[in-house]
Amino acid sequence: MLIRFKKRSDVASSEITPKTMFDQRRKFLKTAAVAGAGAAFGSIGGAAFPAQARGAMLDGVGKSKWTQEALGVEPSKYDDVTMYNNFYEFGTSKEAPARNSKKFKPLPWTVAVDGLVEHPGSYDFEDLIKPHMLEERVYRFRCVEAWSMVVPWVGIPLADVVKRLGPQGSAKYIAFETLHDAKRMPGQKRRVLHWPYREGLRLDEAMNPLSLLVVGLYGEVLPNQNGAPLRLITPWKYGFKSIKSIVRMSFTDKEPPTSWNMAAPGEYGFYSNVNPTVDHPRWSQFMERQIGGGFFAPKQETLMFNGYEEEVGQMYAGMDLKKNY
Ligand SMILES: Nc1nc2c(c(=O)[nH]1)N[C@H]1C(S)=C(S)[C@@H](COP(=O)(O)O)O[C@H]1N2
Ligand SMILES: [Mo]
Repeated sequence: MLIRFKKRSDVASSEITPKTMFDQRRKFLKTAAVAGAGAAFGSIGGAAFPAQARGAMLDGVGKSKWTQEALGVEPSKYDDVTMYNNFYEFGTSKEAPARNSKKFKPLPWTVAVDGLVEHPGSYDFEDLIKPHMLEERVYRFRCVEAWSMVVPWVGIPLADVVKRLGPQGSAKYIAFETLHDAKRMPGQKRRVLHWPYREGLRLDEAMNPLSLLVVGLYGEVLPNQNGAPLRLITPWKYGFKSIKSIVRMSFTDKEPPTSWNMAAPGEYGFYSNVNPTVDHPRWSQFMERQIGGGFFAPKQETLMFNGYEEEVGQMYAGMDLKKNY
């Protein structure tokens, strides 16, 4: 992961507040859905996901306690969230994923569930994610490259999915894998990482109420560049833990290998909890730069566990977080 702080070309549009954009976009998408394009979008309301997923609005998304008001911070701009991405399967620059994922067709999609679990199998995406349970959560997002965003995600608690799958008593971890198909994900032709992209969580981390299986953002179906149709978000961990385009969940009793740890074990550990007191070997983690704030905007101090210490701190009680980085 290279640190590249590029000047964003759309800084000039910053007079428009993110909130206004958010509302306008919502209004626009709702109107579009009603006025004709609606046939393709369908209604979520406990039924199915939109047939034409790209850009479609997710209906009936519930509120959660993780609102913009509760966080006290406005979401980042939609354009920043969807045009400044890390998704090496579609190229290694920040602009590449939006450009190179345009033709990617996420649906239909199945997720393999295997290992130490009561209900293994190949699950259709729409069966795994109960559409009527979708909720919006505005979370801080902190990349290990020392930049951050605030994103209104739409998803369902990972704990709910895990409970339905039924981990066996011996299961201690969940290993996740991204789709491995260089025809659909051209960035995989280059061996910049060990494909498939792999990530893992301890079972208690997966069960933590903050862990979210994400299928949308800004009220719409998850754009390809953000990990369509299904990605993980664990907001107290560095961004790379939030694996995109998940096709496998394996329940295991051993700490699973992860792509970034395999690539650079001294730099990226299994836990990767946001921690301003543990520097990356090549740079400090004390501060962060908010994407969209403009090139000269002051940096902000990074918060322990990205500000979610109250919710997650006790899971690491007694652990040496300098060793378990
Ligand atoms: N499969 C896959 N998942 C991935 C990545 C990736 O390259 N491939 N990049 C990670 C990193 S480093 C970050 S910061 C986030 C970026 O998510 P975003 O583009 O939605 O902001 O995705 C993570 N998930
Ligand atoms: Mo990242």
